[in-house]
Amino acid sequence: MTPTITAFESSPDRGRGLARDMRVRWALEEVRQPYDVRLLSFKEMKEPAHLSLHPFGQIPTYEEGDLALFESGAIIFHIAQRHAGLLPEDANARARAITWMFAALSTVEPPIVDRSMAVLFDRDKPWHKERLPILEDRVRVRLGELSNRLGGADWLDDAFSAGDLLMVTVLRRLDGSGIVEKYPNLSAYVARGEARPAYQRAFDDQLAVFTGKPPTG
Ligand code: GTB
Repeated sequence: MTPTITAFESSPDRGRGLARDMRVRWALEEVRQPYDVRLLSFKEMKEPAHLSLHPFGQIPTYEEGDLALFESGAIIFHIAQRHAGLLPEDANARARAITWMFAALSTVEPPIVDRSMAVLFDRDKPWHKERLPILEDRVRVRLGELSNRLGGADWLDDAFSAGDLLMVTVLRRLDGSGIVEKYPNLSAYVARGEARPAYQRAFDDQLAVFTGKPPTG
């Protein structure tokens, strides 16, 4: 059964792949699962039809037969459980990859989101100039720790996994800030993720929503 996901009809990032449907698209491309996309306006996201799928009126959601999911992490975990390619077979390696999924979402993503919310929505606040460096320091602390752990490895735990997929999309949220570039191994790690053919197919598909042009590949 072909799953359907939801995404922004008009993404504020203008097709840079920063919204969280990108990670779901990427996961589906990694496992070669075709999918449909239902695009939503900001108004539609807060209407009863969508709220019945997503209690917080957000994207992405995932529908497959009578299963409806929200929360990008849960959706990716579901995809990774159903298909080979995103989580290792070995039980311990699988547990470690799942640990990295949680680390990406609950330890690394929050300070990055706090920073990007401040940049997007709080620029006019009187405390913005003082607060932004504090938020950026918190991001740097996490990135420094992550950089130390990654060292010279290609991926966080041996082979590419759903943990890397989430971590790369989380780090991409700093796109344009110049912060990731201060950690050359993290920059190279993000570039390795972005170079994966599945990532590129997912990126082209979300960009096509913005440009109106069909993906080329
Ligand atoms: N924890 C949830 C998950 O992981 O699925 C968070 C979902 C979420 O925040 N969804 C956002 C949303 O629907 C879109 S991704 N927001 C609308 C709302 O809350 O009303 C966040 C996002 C949006 C835009 C950009 N951008 O333009 O750069 C980047 C990230």
